[in-house]
Amino acid sequence: MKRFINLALLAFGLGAAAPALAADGPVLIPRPQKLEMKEGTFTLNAQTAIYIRTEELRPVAEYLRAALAPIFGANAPEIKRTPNPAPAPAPDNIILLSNRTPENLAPEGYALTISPKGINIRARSAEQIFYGVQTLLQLLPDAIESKTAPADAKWTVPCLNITDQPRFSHRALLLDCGRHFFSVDEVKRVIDLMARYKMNVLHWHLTEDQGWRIEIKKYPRLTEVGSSRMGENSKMYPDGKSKPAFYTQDQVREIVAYAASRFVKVVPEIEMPGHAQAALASYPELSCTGAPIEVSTHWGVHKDVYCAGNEKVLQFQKDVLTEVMDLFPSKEIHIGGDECPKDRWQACPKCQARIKAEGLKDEKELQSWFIRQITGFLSDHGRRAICWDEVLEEGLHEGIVVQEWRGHKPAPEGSAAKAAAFKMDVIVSPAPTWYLDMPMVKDKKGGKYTWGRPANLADAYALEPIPQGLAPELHKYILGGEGCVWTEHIAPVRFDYFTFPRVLAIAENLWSPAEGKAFAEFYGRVKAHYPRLERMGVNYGPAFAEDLKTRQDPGGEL
Ligand code: TNX
Repeated sequence: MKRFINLALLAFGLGAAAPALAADGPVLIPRPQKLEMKEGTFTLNAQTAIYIRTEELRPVAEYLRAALAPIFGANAPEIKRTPNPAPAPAPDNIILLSNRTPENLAPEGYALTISPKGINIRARSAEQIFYGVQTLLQLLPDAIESKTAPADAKWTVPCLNITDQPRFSHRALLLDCGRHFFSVDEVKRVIDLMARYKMNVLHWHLTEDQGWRIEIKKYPRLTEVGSSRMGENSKMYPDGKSKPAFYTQDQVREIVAYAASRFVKVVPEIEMPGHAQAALASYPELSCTGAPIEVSTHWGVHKDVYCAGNEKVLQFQKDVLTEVMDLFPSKEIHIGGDECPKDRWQACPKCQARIKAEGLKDEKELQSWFIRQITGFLSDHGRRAICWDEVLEEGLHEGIVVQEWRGHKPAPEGSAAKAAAFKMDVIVSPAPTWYLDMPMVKDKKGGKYTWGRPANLADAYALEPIPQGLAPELHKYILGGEGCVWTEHIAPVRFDYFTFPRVLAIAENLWSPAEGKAFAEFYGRVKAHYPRLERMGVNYGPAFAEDLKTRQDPGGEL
């Protein structure tokens, strides 16, 4: 077990209500709500079996068995049903997964008990048991994360009681597959990593100016034309080839099912009315000018957007979303709504005619009208739109979930605070602190990062999702938050380097109680966790400038 200096007492001294993890305690990320260490240990051995109380828990037991493969091989431990009624005393040397819970356990909580005789994980739902399993895996020696564990490893876990529950329900990572494509296996790996830290939503950004990545049967040119571009305009990848890169509908289903088996919901993002150049390259008639255009090969905010005066565009969006709803069971569908310049609409007779016909004041109101057509369509189909925080400026409220990205100001100015005041549900993912594409440090040895504003591990950790000064009765509108992996500068090879360790701070902020939060204590755990990340094959980046000496950017010079 890794040791670390615990500064929980310091947090106590400053008046925090609850301690962080006990001194010399296990290295758990995110920090559980309550942990009580006990005397003794339990050692997993060849006879250890997994018992499940109901069939519903079998998939979780299978996941656990697969995770324990470095110890036992592929087909052990055995999975058994507990007899009903359960025998007393309960059998020894088992890992019990049970959905019969202690009375006082919170509805969203799990209880993990380890005694010298065995391991007990109890919760009401398979999902919460799954989180108990993740905690158990972190209690095992780091070698559990290796492909083949050393023969002499001892699979000992400390005796303890943990009761734990998430602070927020939306604990997400955004993955931008528009700018850089991630293969099916790479996406699955991202999902696996998220699950390790109890994150439960993959916000899958699938359409961009630079690439349309999801097969839509009714509009084949979206992927025939829109999924490739003439070279990747990333200085790191000057040899980027123009080859199609997209997910077939079967692959999408495969990823959605894979994520579901890890209790990760996939929320797709289909961007409109801006960030649409790849779609316009595929179907130029959807733009204001109708002129041929190429899939974009440079980054930034683009002027060519969907025409808001053209009936065909609305039909197109509804057709696309119909196929999307068929693929994604998620109630929420993200429709973007950010960064839509109005230049083309100002010069477009159709857009101007629409403004007149609908009695709208200007192009801004035209955007709200457009978004309203789509959010209405989604709600008619039992879904809910998520939009970037620009929707607030457009005066749109009804039923939309707002995703805050332009900073995280205190109440009443910040967009999260404003949205909550409108009784809108909110997801917080402010730039630059939770934008994982931002450089960790300003200066890079031998050069400078050429984009963004830096945010280090302490910045990511310091962000408190509930905006400062928000009235307590509005806190419930903050559903949670997201770390955003935008990929203009992040090819898959750099994913780990930019995402870790900062995503650990985000995961912890979204899961762990606010009480007892102390950076020094957290950083101690992160450092103690690094060897485990290495076992997992995660090429984490620097937390601070001093780490640049040891953590090399696999992207090379920018
Ligand atoms: C802004 S966040 C964007 C993205 C970029 C990102 C780069 C948002 C709604 N729009 O399109 O990728 O900045 O950090």
